[in-house]
Amino acid sequence: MRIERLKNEMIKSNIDGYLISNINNVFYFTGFMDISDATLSLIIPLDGEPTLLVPPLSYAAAKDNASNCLVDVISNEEEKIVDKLIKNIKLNNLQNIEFDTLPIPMYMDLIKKLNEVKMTPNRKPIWNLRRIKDEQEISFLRKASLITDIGVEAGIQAIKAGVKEYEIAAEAEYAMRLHGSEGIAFDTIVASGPRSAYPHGVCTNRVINKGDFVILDLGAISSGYRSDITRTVVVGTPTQKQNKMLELVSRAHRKALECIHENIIAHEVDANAREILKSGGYGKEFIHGLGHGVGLDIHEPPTLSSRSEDILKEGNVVTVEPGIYILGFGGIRIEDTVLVHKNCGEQLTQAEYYL
Ligand SMILES: [Mn+2]
Repeated sequence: MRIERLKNEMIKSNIDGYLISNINNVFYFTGFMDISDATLSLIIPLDGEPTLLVPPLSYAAAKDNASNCLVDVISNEEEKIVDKLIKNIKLNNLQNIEFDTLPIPMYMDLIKKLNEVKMTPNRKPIWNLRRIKDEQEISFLRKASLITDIGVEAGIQAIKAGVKEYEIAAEAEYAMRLHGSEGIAFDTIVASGPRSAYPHGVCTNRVINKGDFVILDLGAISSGYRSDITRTVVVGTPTQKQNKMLELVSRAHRKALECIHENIIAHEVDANAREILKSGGYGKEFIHGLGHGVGLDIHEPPTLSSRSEDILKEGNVVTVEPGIYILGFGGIRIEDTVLVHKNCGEQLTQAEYYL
């Protein structure tokens, strides 16, 4: 059980309580999803029962859906979550607490009122668990990836000269919703023409022109789990330069996928892809890391970048997303979500490449 495994991590770091306010972390341990961070708190004493503190409007849903914990409600509008937390911390006689995240005013309030209790931010114990996905999580990630494939394909079908970027995003998101996505994993990126040189180009009312690169980067959510894909197409016939860029990024993407396996150091995977872009003359134009972990959050450990010392493990799910960005001209990126196995990486997103 996840709470037991967190308690083992707590024993290792010699603390007697862990306080969780991040909604995805609360969901990971209790199965209860709410709408925003820090309106609820899950306090886990090393010895004793975990308690989820929720505001009145979340109480019925939490009672019905939260597992592995007691559910307590902040009884009226005057009572602050901080006061309820302090009561619980004193009740359990906690002295040395770590937490995942807290708004600064709430943290200041806590340390002022609990001056004898040590409060330290440390997300490591939770990431140590969350970065290795279990069978159930993998099945949710597969489902999210399947829906993501449908979304990117619907988006690509909508791309033609005369159409606006947000219309393409609308088609892609509509298809994902229809196939059961709980929402979008992050703001859909449709970046066309010179705007495709912005890696996080969101989407605007720009009208697509013939000859444009169009980057489509999106993801679905299934049972809380996210997926992430990017495809780049050229509207009409690509020029020689566009073709060269597409071919290079495609090779870098394939090379990175092929070298993924358990125990490889993340910076090595990044280097494999980067080397191909460098040798093709576009090393400087690959301006970000190769990829990131994905799960309940769209960006989570492990990180694939030139500085990352993360060691890939079976059950990690990461993106592989090399790109080339030329300001004033345009950019491209190809991305898939990948499950790490002992001897290989398995692509969870599998949409066509349209190259
Ligand atoms: Mn990504």
